[in-house]
Amino acid sequence: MRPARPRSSLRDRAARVLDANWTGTSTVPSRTLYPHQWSWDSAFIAIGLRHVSPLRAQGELETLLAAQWGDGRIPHIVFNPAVAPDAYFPSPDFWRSSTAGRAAGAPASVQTSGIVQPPVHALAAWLVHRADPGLSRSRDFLARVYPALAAWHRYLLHRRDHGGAGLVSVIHPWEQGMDNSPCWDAPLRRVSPARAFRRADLEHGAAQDRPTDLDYGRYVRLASDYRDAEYADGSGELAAFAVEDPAFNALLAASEHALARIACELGAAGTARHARAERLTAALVRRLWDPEAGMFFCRDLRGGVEGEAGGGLVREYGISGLLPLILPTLPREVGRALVDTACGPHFGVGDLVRMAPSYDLLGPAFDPHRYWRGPAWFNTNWLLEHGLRLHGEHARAGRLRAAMLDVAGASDFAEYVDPRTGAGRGARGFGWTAALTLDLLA
Ligand code: 9WN
Repeated sequence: MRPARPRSSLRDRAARVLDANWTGTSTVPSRTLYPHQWSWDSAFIAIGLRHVSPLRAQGELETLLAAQWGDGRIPHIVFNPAVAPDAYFPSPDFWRSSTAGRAAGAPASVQTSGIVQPPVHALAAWLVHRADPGLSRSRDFLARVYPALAAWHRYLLHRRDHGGAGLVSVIHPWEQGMDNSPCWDAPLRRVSPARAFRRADLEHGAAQDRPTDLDYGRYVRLASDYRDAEYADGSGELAAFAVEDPAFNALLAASEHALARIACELGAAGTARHARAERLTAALVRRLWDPEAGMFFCRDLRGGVEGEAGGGLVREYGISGLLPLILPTLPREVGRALVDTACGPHFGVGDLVRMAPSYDLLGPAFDPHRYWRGPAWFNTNWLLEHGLRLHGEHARAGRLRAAMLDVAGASDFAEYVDPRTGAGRGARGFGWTAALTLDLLA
């Protein structure tokens, strides 16, 4: 009898996923569903990749930053010219970045989308540097990425503060990254859906797990209107969809803290950046915190009471509203209340679920299988795990970590999972699931 071969470790399996998704210059989220480079995926991927190859992790971020626009925006997709144009919709000929984006400074050498995704990049750059400071210094990694990251944050803070209250607004659900979250249902209802388009996602993903055709019609309308306006921001008129989101802004504040550390490492002062992160944290609490609910909500700038400035809060419990927990200077009582909400009946962490759902277990729109309307995702759970630790909840964070590792391995690094059972849904061999597994194991 031949001796049994030892089973590969979870670490080896996760590293193999990242190898399989590596294109030579960056990592795709999934070979089938998402065959290009995505912005916040790359940041999370770099955070995990640094444990396997700090050099590749640096390259991942450098490739993304090479596609930055002149106005500072980092596009949400950088297209791989070697991939067939119809492999993903919307394709480069929909976005037409090098022509429609010319005035905003889109690069001529590479095709990209024209919208953005959450700013996880400075945080990723700092963590990647810390993994191998010697290598990083020998390649001037931080000195090279710092100006690009500073321009990125400047773009968001100066060109995207549509509410004028010190927070960034997203102008498309894809920008926030939780595409069909029920938090967007009300603001999206005002958008008249486009009709003529061909979805490529349904060739690889189950229709009942993906956004609906009606959602897609609205995504396409918002993106094509923005493109037709040459990706101009702040024309004076409020965008059809303009929402201040807790996770997007919390990630920006966390990334400002990281930029401050990068500045210090480069011999400059980080004080102004830390102060900006504090201001963002304060604005988050002022604009989006509901003390009675113990929750951060999205603010729909076009919603609220007719004729009143400032919009209205969308009182849907999305996972985004828990993620300000990653902020070190959140007021103590806010942090305590958020932990209670995370562990209470809406999200059930440590009790009703294996991993935190993307949306309220008690919400009428909760669906454990449909994308961001209930399933648990690894990036948001990784952030939550950090947030719990930061607020002294080590035992709870430890249990969540153990569940994530178990579910990641058993689901073959699924894109998302049923939050109650941990059963895998969507793509397998998903980039950030493998990467964040590596980070949790380190
Ligand atoms: C649109 C790549 C991306 C993630 C998003 C996720 C999904 C795209 C899509 O995939 O969005 O950007 O086609 O559905 O919602 O968070 O970055 O993994």
